[in-house]
Amino acid sequence: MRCFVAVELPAEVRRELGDLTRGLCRYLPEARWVRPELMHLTLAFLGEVADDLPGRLRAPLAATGARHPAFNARLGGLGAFPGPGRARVVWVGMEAGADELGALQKDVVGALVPAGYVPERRPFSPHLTLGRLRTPADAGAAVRRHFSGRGFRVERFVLLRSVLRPDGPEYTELESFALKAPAA
Ligand code: 2AM
Repeated sequence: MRCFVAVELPAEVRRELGDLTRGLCRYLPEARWVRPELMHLTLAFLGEVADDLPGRLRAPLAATGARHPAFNARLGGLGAFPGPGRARVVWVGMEAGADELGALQKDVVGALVPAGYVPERRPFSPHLTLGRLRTPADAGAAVRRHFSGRGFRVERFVLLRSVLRPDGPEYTELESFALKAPAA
């Protein structure tokens, strides 16, 4: 099965991102925008894995979650990979919580490596993919738009299964891992 580890977003945040992508449509009419209900912050993409892997990851990922306190986050600032002039991916970055997410991502990768995960060589760049372009396009005008989202709390991360269907991916939660509750 095809799996990845991600942080999910509250419904209100996904709703405002839906409003955002509707506004970006006119700048990039050829982009395929991610449906708001599927939007997430990817921590690690595992790709195709054996059916027993999720079970084997349960304990190490639970231990990872227990080491990281829950934190406040806010999405904001638009950008494009590999760059605005020849965009393939249009994303929103993090105005708050990027350091905490980066620390969590590093530890998640550390938990996945003993199970055979090969880490990406490029540094982790906290972002949420809003849209994708089959043919690179100039996203300069789109990413110059101002966006600052509402704050939310990250209290857990999830292991998701992705099934690719003709009308887009379908994600199913396999496991959920709580972050450490703040000291009372
Ligand atoms: P992205 O948000 O940076 O595009 C599920 O497919 C998630 O895994 C996507 O959101 C995507 O992150 C991430 N991902 C990372 N590498 C991938 C790959 N090689 N193929 C598909 N998805 C990948």
